[in-house]
Amino acid sequence: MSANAVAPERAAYYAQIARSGMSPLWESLHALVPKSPRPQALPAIWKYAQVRELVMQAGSVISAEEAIRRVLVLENPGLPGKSSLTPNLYGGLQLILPGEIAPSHRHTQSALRFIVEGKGAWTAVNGERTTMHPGDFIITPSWTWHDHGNPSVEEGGEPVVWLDGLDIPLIGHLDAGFAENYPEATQPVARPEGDSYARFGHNMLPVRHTVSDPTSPIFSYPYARSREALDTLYRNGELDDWDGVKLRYVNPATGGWPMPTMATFMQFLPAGFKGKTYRSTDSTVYCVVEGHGAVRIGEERFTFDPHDVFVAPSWVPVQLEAQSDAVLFSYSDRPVLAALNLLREERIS
Ligand code: 1HN
Repeated sequence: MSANAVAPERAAYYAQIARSGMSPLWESLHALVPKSPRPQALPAIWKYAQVRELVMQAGSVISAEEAIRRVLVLENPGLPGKSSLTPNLYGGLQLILPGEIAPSHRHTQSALRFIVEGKGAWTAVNGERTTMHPGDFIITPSWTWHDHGNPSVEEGGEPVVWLDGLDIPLIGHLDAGFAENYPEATQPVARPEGDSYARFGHNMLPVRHTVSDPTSPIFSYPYARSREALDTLYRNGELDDWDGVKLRYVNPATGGWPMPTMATFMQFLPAGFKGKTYRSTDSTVYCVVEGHGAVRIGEERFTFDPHDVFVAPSWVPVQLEAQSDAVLFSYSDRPVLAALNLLREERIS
């Protein structure tokens, strides 16, 4: 309610109670308890063809060492100044150049990396490194030491860009943020590359493995494997009218999500696909891996091309179309909504 719609005696009374740290619920009740979600976040898209050059320019503006993390934060235009894509989720494009190191640290915010462009850089998580390729999905769970690096040009290094997804705004609402730096730039390598994938990534678990936390014991989900699964299912005739062929990433030890606060998905839309409309109370960030198409999010319609990032806020109807065979990666706050019994979905038409 706007203050100027309020009669003078009431306004004087409101000013008086404000001095005692109170406000009239009857003026804000409707906004506090909406009939259905009224997201401040807006449907939005970042066209990679437009932002790529700016991401690359960051490489000459600041070093990874000085920046700690050289990232251009994607800010939802409906949430200005909040470093947020959605009320709970952050996203940013990170650049690491050949020969650079992003120093080791840890924090209670969980992070995911979705590799957009370039290959050969590595990230280390709790003593193990993994090499990045476009389309790989890598996790940095809460409170795990993590550092990134890229081989020198002589060693074949090339610029690598990835999309960072973190639960920063959620952890902010909860006032549960802790962070510390590792005493050295990189953490010691304790296990050879591929060790956790061998233990947990082949539909098997170490025989005496016990689950001690909800976080996935594999931290890299290679694109080649996800892409092949989607392709096989499509050839086998799997095609949902809303989702195309859509799989969720899984913690192989629990069947749950890879991390407790963020859900991740990959889906295939065949050329000519015209999806039905869907909405849900999780807010979703999409990153286009392959192909061209269009998405309708509420009143907005965006065409999408490889590496574009777009956002669908809570409860806004979403409809996907593919002009050529398309692959979309996405992440959302679904596990949080589901854990609190607040997840609602509607397959519309
Ligand atoms: C972070 O640790 C990374 O490790 C990226 O690459 C983005 C944004 C805010 C806070 C921590 C990373 C981040 C971040």
